[in-house]
Amino acid sequence: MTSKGAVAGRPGIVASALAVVGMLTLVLVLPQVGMGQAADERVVYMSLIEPKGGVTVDKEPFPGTQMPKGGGYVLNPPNPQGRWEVSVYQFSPATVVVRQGERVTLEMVGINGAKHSVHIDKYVPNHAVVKRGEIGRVKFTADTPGIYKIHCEEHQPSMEGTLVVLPR
Ligand SMILES: [Cu+2]
Repeated sequence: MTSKGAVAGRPGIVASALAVVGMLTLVLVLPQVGMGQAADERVVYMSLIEPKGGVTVDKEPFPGTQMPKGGGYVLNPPNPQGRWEVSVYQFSPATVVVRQGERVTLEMVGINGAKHSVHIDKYVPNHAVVKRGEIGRVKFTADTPGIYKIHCEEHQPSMEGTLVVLPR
């Protein structure tokens, strides 16, 4: 009874305290909303993959195409059973679009290939290494609009992508 009476007897104090909390909330939150930065987080999920095709020579002859060097294209000649295979290393997706000012996280999962050393012009100069079965996270703030090349050291020329930073 006593404490209930005490609270009921001080509605003015409670209302004042609520008002102060409300004002503090506005003071703390409004500038961030106004700047448009606080909510500008973007996470992009990329898989490091290797689409593959194969067939036996009794169905399709081995083409023997001269592939560019660099590790991105793989053409394996027929094995003892006569099966040959072709594959290409890629980023999926290969094009990443963000807005200027966003804090970007690229989350890359290694699916195929033992290791990828991934660079992004301007934003990730000191490559990120992603191994098969691991997740590599790269974080940066996209402060300058433009089109930037994403590439993997081990799998050229095919393992390339594009980062597009749209002007705000
Ligand atoms: Cu690679």
